[in-house]
Amino acid sequence: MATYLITGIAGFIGSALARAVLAQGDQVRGVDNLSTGKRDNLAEILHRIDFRQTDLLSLDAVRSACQGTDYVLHQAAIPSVPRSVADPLTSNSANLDATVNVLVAARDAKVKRVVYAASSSAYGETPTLPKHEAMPPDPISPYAVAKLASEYYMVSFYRCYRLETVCLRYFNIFGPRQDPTSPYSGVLAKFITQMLKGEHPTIFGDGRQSRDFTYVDNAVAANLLACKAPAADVAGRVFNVATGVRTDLNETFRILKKLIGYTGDVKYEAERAGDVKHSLADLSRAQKHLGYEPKVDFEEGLRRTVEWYKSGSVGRTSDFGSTISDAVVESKHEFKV
Ligand code: UD2
Repeated sequence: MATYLITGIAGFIGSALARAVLAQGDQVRGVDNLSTGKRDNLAEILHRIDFRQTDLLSLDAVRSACQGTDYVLHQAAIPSVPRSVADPLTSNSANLDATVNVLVAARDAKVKRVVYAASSSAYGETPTLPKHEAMPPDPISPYAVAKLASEYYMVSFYRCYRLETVCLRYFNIFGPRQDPTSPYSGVLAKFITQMLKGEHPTIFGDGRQSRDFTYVDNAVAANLLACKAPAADVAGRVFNVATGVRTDLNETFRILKKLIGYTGDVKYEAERAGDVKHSLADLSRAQKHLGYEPKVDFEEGLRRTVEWYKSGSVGRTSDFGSTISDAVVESKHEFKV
């Protein structure tokens, strides 16, 4: 039985990873400072994991968390491009300084492998589509810079210390438990919950910007594959994790309207600073070396996500992280089987 340390375990990706690792019969230790994550996201598994409410900026705490672990899945971050534009210092400490602490601690604890939640924002406005990993990055926002610098640290720790590291460039991951309540929340969590409440969502820009929106189960699968793939194929390397299909925001709004039965309109406001226009992944490297294939496509992912928020909003009005809906999602979870 292996032990996995998941940083950012109370986030929607971290908590999905925890469920998947438990489902494969391994042990989970998790750290989170609960700055953006929620304890509720772990409600029904809290008794099965070693959860530590702590901050990755404390090197001692990270060292202690790494002791005796085989794999580290480093998901902790303060996401959001506009939040980093508003507050680059906090973005830098949470997204870069914390990563260096994780690497130092993992190296010294002789962890087998560290898998890192990197970001598609590293590509920036490079005109080529789809984006492939050999393209020179061109980050725009402070968030993208911190995520890319963390990737470079991951690669450096493999080159200098032979700590096996794998970077997964996530392309706009979405799904159940994603926090919809912050002005900086991901667009799909915001749109779905706003439309379910009969409010009008806002599109920043003309709505023609496109994203390779990726359902969370695909990211979970990529992490588990990244732990097991031969080091010769993956260590010190970067891989796109996406679906390989892009959809613009106007079309996304139309799909959601149908799924939800929403009859209202969308508002348009000025484009956000730091925003990327188009994003689409080339998946060939991940397919070849990780054996990764996207299992859940965009529309199916949207259906599952809408269902989750619907049942969450029935269970609670103030908080979408309902344990009633957890049971519903668990029964559908691919990695339960
Ligand atoms: C970036 C990364 C993504 C992940 C994420 C973490 C890219 C292409 N993607 O996501 O991989 O790392 O950062 O935060 O860089 N929008 C609206 N209305 C809203 C909210 C957002 O129109 O109410 C627009 C926003 O201007 C953008 C798109 O929706 O054009 C997606 O925004 P997002 O914040 O969900 O994610 P994004 O693309 O910044």
